[in-house]
Amino acid sequence: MKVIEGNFLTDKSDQYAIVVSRFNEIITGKLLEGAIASLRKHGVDEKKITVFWVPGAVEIPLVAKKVAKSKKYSAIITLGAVIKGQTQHFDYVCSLVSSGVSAVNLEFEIPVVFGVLTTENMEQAFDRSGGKMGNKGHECAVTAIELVSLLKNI
Ligand code: INI
Repeated sequence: MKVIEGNFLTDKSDQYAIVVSRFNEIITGKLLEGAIASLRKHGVDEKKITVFWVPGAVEIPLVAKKVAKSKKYSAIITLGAVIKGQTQHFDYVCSLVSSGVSAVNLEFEIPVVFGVLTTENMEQAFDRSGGKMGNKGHECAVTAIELVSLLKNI
């Protein structure tokens, strides 16, 4: 039997892109800090990380697609926060960003990791951006590293 999986060792040549939305920046800023800290902890040089700010979660897929198309990056981490209590069109925004990111993920042969929080309220968002439920940005960075490694082994 052959088992193929990724590891958490990073390659010096790998470049990581982070596409992060400014909407709810109090949350997305923490997701970004978590993602960067995690990449750095796993040995990714700061020079190998590029951050792309977009206005809101809806804009993430287009920018992620353009970034993927550039072929400069080994993985893209998408970060955002859609909070139900604050928007009448919560479902619409969630659906646009999730299906958009998923489409980019399958079109290009690099991991496009989904780190957009979709929560009922601000408290749940804080819990998941460095609070009692951890930091989704950190989780996404670790996922990106593992997938970059796994894809190289296939
Ligand atoms: N964008 C978010 O990232 N989070 C939200 O909670 C949100 N709300 O509440 O509407 C939101 N809206 C803006 C949207 O992402 C676009 O930027 C806007 O519709 C312009 O295309």
